[in-house]
Amino acid sequence: VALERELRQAIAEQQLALHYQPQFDCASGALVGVEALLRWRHPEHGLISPAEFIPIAEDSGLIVQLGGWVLHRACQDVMAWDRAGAPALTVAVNMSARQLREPGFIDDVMRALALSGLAPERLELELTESVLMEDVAGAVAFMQAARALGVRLSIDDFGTGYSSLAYLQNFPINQLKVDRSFVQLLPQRGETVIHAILALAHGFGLSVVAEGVEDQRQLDWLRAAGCEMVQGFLLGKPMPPQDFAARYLSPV
Ligand code: G
Ligand code: G
Ligand code: MN
Ligand code: NA
Repeated sequence: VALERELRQAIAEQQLALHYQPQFDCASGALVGVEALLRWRHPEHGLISPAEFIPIAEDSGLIVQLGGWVLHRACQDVMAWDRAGAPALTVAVNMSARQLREPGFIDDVMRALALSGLAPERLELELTESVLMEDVAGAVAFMQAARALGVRLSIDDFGTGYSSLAYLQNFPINQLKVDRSFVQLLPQRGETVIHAILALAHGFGLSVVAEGVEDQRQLDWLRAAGCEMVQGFLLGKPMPPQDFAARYLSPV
């Protein structure tokens, strides 16, 4: 309860920040997008991980406000990079189950796109398998509404939840993100699972992002296996927007 009160205050006092992790095209090595990752700069405790406060935000319903802030901020940051001469990057935002159930959420997505001017196909919403399974019918309705706007959908942490192949067939998604627990086994282990995920995804016309790439051999393996995109500490850690711009966007 104390943390909930502090979180309300954090939203009001702008202690929240988004960090951005770059995503690269595997074949060309080009920077193609970013994932937005929420951070709380607590005045006493320093940087707090979303893994710690997202569950509290979900239980209290604060996630709706918090998630809305993330969405708007992310769209605006990527458009600011556009204006600074950056290539047209995609921006991925993580979603909570609670946000999908919020009736006004899809309108907020529309608003974030309209206010920022971001093209819908450059926004990716990341949903985990557990988010999808919590309320399958509701999730499908949300996904159809999002796709109707032109927004792209990814399944995050793929392979770690209860992935039902029947659902996969019926979900209107664009992309799978292979969980880093598989990627980190490469190249000695993990190949069978990742080959299977790639075959499954490509069979359904989906692209694949490998997360958690930490060494060159993992990257080489993924490129050879036909994985479309990569993300991980080898290529770039999550960083504040000004660091991202300084590192990746050449001055105009
Ligand atoms: O960046 P880090 O490893 O600390 O992220 C921890 C977890 O928090 C990850 O599972 C990530 O998906 C989640 N997360 C990060 N930012 C957000 C956000 O804006 N909304 C939601 N719902 N989850 C987030
Ligand atoms: O659940 P999700 O995939 O959204 O979580 C993203 C989290 O993974 C972020 O907190 C980010 O800091 C972390 N992450 C990103 N790349 C790597 C990596 O190469 N290794 C490890 N261990 N964590 C990573
Ligand atoms: Mn994610
Ligand atoms: Na993940």
